[in-house]
Amino acid sequence: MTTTTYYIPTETTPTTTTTYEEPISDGYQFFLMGQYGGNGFWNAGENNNPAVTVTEDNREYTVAVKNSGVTSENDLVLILQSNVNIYDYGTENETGGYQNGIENGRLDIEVTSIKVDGQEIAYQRSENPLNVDNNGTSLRLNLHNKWGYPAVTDISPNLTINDGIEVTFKTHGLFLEPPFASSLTGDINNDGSVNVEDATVILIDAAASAVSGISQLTEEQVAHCDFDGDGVCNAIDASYVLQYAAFQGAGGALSVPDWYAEIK
Ligand SMILES: [Ca+2]
Ligand SMILES: [Ca+2]
Repeated sequence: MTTTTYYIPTETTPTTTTTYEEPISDGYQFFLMGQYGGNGFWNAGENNNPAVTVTEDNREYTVAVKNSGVTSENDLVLILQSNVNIYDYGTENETGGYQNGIENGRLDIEVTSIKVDGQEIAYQRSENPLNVDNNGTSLRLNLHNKWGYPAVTDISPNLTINDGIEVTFKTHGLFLEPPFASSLTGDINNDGSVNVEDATVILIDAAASAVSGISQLTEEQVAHCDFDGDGVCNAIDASYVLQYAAFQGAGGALSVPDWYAEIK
């Protein structure tokens, strides 16, 4: 039997800082890893467990492991393993420390179906099924892993598996939204027009956050506001809102990104 030590990653300082304006990867490999009934499939493609390439969030993918005539005999280990590096998704936390993509809640894997021999089985997600491979970086979702920390028993280990197991899942947080320019509208209060009210929202927030250090604007609002692409929404962006409103008021017909591309 293969024995493996797993651990929850703690504070680790990355050697590089990732910014999220550019995609981190075009695709990632996911596969079923584990063992049952003497069948081990610890590496992708090792034992009829081919990897799938995930290229989009919120889309269903299915991975499978095939076998014949095996009972799990209570030794089931089943892990949805990937080559996603959780530290590529890390963020600074409020106290200046660093959190990886699991700790900051950015990354998730949502299981939508688990089938044994083509029949749906029960799956009850426990509190902390996300973990890392023993390389310390690769994202995985434990489905049944008594060696996990914490141990995970989100499916029954008592399975008669004649043909194989299929797991269908969706990822969240792996792929990035398009850069700001494509969502830039200037319409910060989302009422369909760009005018002084939007500039006011920005200026009030800028004044408040100058005191508190914390902006109350949502990520989406910042994306709609951030003309100069510096990641914050402030008086400079408000001035562009007003300039655009004046341009539109004078009969200008360019969209906000097109107008900004012209004047900058
Ligand atoms: Ca508006
Ligand atoms: Ca800005």
